[in-house]
Amino acid sequence: MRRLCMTMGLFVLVVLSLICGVTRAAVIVNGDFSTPGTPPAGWTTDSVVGDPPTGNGEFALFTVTGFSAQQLQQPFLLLPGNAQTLSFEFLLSTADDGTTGSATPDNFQATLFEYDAASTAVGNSLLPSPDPSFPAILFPAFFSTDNVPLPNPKQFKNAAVTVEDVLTGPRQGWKRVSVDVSSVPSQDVMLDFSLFGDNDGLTTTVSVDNVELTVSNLAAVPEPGALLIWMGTGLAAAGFLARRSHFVGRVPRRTRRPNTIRRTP
Ligand SMILES: [Ca+2]
Ligand SMILES: [Ca+2]
Repeated sequence: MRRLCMTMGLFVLVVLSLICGVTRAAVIVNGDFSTPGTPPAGWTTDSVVGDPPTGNGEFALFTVTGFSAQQLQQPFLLLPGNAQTLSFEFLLSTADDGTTGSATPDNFQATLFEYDAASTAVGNSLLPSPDPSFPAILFPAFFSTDNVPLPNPKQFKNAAVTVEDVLTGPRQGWKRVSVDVSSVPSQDVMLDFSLFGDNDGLTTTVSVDNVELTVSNLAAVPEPGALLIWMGTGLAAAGFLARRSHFVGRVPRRTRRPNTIRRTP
């Protein structure tokens, strides 16, 4: 079913692009989380990483108390030769959990990984990490800690990421994150949202909504043959390389060591 939806989405994208030049690509399934579920329909959770967030029909709600993690991910295809922006909206909030822990602050992160549709293996991060001293292949392009130090979450992002505050309306307090992914070559990718929690005395919740891929100035409309090739690739269900949950970024299981965990700065 997902394969059919993504195929139809790609076709609609190409047609709409011919008509108007700019469109929000339908390659991301249920990006508005209008279809509920745990995890929300169209999204998956790697049980090695954590538990699925809840989709209430409006947004995805992540919650972590103590040492725990929640995660959503979805594979899709980046198209060739276009200006493309990946965006989403989120609201992070924390509350005292009644303990006095001093562990690593909870952190929410968004990462775009390489993805092999045939083997369903997830590879390295495709975008630079916010800090040059972090290994780019392991760390997310964007992440936000909880409200330590109070009152505001601390955010980290690379140069391709912009963050806008929603200042008015019912979504006041939310943030809209946009990432220019034009520099990433056309390929299958895996979008990953993860919230990692630790015993820092706070319970953290993150709402996520309106995950979109916006495509403008479609430079090259594929030949029918090429379109069929696209349809035949990158449409598989999600699969994952195992990774441990409790630090910023991901480390393939084969390289993991207990005392090489990097902490949130
Ligand atoms: Ca929504
Ligand atoms: Ca916590």
